[in-house]
Amino acid sequence: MKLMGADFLLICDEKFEILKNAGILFDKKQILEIGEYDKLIKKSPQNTQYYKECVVTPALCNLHIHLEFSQNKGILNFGNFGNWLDSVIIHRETLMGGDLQETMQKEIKHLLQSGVGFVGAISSYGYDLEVLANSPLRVLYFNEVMGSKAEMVDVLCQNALTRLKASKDFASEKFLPALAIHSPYSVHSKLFSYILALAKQDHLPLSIHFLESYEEREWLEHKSGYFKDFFEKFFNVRMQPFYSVESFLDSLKGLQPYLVHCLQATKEELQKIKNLGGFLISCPKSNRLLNNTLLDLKLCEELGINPIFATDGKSSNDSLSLLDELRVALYAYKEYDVEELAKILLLGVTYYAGKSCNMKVGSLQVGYKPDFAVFRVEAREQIALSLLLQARTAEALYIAGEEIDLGSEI
Ligand code: MCF
Ligand code: FE
Repeated sequence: MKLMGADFLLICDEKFEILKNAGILFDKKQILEIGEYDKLIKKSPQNTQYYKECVVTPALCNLHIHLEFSQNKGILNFGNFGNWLDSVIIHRETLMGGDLQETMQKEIKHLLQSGVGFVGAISSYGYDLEVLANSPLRVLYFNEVMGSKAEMVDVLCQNALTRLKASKDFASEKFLPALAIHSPYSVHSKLFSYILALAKQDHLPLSIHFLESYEEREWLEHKSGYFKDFFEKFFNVRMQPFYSVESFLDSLKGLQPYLVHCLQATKEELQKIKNLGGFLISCPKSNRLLNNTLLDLKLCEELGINPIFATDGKSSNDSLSLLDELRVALYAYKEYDVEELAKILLLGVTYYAGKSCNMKVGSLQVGYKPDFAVFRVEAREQIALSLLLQARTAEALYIAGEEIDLGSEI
């Protein structure tokens, strides 16, 4: 049993409760008690640590990253979705070459140093499997499928199954295998049905990039625009969209998927996602860099949708730090009061991210996992805002009740 305390605990519940001079009593499995530090210290006089001038939050949850794209720095084209996707196809091999394993190791270190304890990793190739499974992070490991050629469907289904099995070999309390469908424009309808059946059968979390770009919407709705030439240009095939927006969403009934981006979703479509019990993941910096658009937060609020915030990969970001991500969002959504927005953003990387996967993470409550991030912050009021403005790296990070060695260099 251990006790940790700090000047402020951000509980990260729906009310955004904040406790002052408070402590958390915990073991390796769960949080046992939360309350006044001075009272709790009587229950655990040894094994205590008080973080002065610090704020404790649940370890942050970054539920949409692409670790395999960590080598991108100045290789991919930003500013226009079509130009970006062209550049991904052209430079894929370069991006996956070099010392990818070492780069991913470093990136995991940066994630931990920035206070992230839980990731949703979209794996395009499986190169990130061992490095993630052997890391201290909690991981939802999304084996991603992609492919639109009819003659390839059987091979792709087999491939997906093989990769899922390989990830199941690493399954543990901290590492959960899952599935991802890249997007409606890139997955054949038979492959889609196969993956949906697999996800249902094994009760696996499912993640999908959905309605990210104007180009995707134009293709699904009008069968025209960028994607009309895309398949001929790169894959030498004439294609038609496999789904309408509506039929794609209807197929997801009973699955509660993570739908990532949704920049081009209408109010009715967002309502549909909510009715499905689905979760919306928003990646503001990626959305600015690839699509010059931000999710309409006010519309989400109106519909009672609580977005989860994530960074996406270095393929469309300069950093996987959620603190960087939330800071940018804080400056971008100028229609919100800054402290109110800071709270919404923080809950999107703690409480609502944790709630989506039923893993008892993302909140400082009795019975929740003992995963904490400690940040040095000077503040008396506006604690959420001060945290986002001041914190660059975590002072300490605990995952499964163990303090993680964050090293020194960044
Ligand atoms: O989320 C961003 C933008 N939208 C789609 N895909 C990706 C993103 N970052 C990386 N990707 C990957 C995706 O997983 O890029 C490839 C896939 O492997 C694009 S399709 C050739
Ligand atoms: Fe992504």
